[in-house]
Amino acid sequence: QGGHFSWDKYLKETGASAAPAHCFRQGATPPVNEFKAGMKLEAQDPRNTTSTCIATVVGLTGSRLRLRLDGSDNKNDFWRLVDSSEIQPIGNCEKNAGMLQPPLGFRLNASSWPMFLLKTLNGAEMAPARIFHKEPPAPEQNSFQVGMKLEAVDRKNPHFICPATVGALRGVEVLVTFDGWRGAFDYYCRYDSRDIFPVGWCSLTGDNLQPPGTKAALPKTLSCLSDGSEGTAMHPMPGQPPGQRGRKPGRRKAKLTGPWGQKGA
Ligand code: MLY
Repeated sequence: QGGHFSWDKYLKETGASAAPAHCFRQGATPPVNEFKAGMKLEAQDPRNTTSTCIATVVGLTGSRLRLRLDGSDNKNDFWRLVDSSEIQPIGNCEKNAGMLQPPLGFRLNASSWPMFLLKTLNGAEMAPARIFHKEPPAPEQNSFQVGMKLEAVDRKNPHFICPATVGALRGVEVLVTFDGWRGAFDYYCRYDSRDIFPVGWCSLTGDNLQPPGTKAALPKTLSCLSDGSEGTAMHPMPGQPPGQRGRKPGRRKAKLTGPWGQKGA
């Protein structure tokens, strides 16, 4: 639903413009997601990209799948678009004379992999080939410009898609900076990365676009966060003291303090 954040108002109030759709390696319309939780497929292991593994769909959001590699733990889930070239129907690897590999950090002894594979696939619901989509082609060149707005995956919290701005250009790379955050989440990616989307993407897919952060450099009044009704904001507003948002006080990492002072702080 996109919460209460409105790109329309935000763009007007920031005087910024959205990066045009032709800049992105994304479909003209987001691909339909016909996957179901529990379905299995083949996926490249994100931590060991030469390995093709078995993955299970553990969640769905918009055009993306939350995936977990079979034999791995639940701490390394990753997200892929349904038109990603990094996912394939089961059988694809073998068809190309490849071997399915255990994931990095396989829970069992490596020697038990063949039996594990047999068991994990036995009676499994395999995602049918027709629900996979072809990956869109990459635009010919990097046509982003500094200051353009976009929606981007927060790579440190990849379930989040957030309002972002192109902060710099470096050849085929763009610096993705997150609006309202101080820079800890920023990253460089190729212009044809699958982690960046045109403004309006989430509202088309039904993904929940995060509102901008409240930690840095935002205009003083942002009615786009609360549909105009000042004073009754449902979201933290700019001006709130830092460190109040998105983190429970008790879970804050202990700071190293001592007679040597705030070393490295
Ligand atoms: N719990 C995290 C969440 C940060 C998310 C930042 N993204 C949206 C750019 C924190 O407060 O550090």
